[in-house]
Amino acid sequence: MTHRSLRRAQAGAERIEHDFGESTNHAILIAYSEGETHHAPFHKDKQEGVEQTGAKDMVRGSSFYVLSFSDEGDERRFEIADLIDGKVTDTIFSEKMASGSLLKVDAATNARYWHWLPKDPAWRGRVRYSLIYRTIKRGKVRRLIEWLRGVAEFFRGSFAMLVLPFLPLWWLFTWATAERAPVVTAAALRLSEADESALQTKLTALEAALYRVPLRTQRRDAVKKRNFNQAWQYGQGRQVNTVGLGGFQTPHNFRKGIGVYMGEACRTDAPVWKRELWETCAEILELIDPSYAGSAGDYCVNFARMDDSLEHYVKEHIDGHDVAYQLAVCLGDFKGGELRCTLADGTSQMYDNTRKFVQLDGRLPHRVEPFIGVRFSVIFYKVFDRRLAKALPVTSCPRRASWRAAR
Ligand SMILES: [Mn+2]
Repeated sequence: MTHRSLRRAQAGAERIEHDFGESTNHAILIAYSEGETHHAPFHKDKQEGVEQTGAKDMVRGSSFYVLSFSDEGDERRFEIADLIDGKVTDTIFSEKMASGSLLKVDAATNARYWHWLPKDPAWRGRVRYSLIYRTIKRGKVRRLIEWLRGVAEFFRGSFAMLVLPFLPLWWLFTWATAERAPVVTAAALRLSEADESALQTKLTALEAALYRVPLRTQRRDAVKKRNFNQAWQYGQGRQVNTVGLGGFQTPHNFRKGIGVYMGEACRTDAPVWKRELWETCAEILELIDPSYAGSAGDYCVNFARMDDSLEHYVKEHIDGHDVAYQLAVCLGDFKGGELRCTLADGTSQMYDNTRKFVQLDGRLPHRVEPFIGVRFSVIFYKVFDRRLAKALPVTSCPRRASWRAAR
């Protein structure tokens, strides 16, 4: 094709778009210069939705257009007909196409009828061109590019285009000014002045004992390190496990298949540091919530240390085996590391529980905020209590529970 004929083909596509409102994406030029051998037999163009064999490269529902032109302005006939068993039963279109004429054949016509360029014995030495425009199917990548172009076209010069570049700034602004949950600094559990002073003394002793813990083991989740990664973790008290497992012979009073450790919470032959931790905690519990321990001492204490702000974390989790609320305190020398707890009403609350106890419900999601320094965590929790016939209702309100439910 010469540059000029290429421009002519382009002009044809523009004319189709202007006259018929359909944009085509493909054009093929066919030349007929001899009337007997150069013709087109009855056929339908291969189109999706048109009954035919073979590949169907035309887009379903699209039309094709025949732009006719010839050397000396001669006209050649084009026909559309109904055909049964290869025989014409009804000719619905038969015209000598003038040079420069444009014929539209829509998808319904292509599907229902057959078209052809009949033989013309008188046609010799002249050239008749059919420039046929179609919409053919594109590959996925091509269609995606076209879709993106369409979107870009839609936005070009529009109001949205003026606003779009500022969206990241807007997000940044809303993020920076968003209302954060305030850190609750008041202790959830209020004590008298005398008890508070006694508590602080005991917390200082507990803190010193925690610094001396010679452990290196971590608490890990079922999926390794999913929720917990700590310098060390250690627990003692009225713990539970699969019933029958060494030390867990006593069946839980309402949890099937669970056994309770009924031995001494802290054996007399345990290392000094373990006894020190346990006894200090028992004294602390006596101060802050004596009914939590009860006479049987059905509770556990969990101790943990985090000291690497990049490596250590407690991600959001629930302590699903709990049968009551927890009491949590933090010791050490650190910044951040607040407790973020989901409350019973679905909102979340951030607690600074440094050197003061917060009551939370471990059966609601909770986690530790990023921290820097050395952070010890001491948590009282319960997975068994002989005074309870069933778990206490989930509650995040700092109020006293009723322990005399049943036996
Ligand atoms: Mn927890």
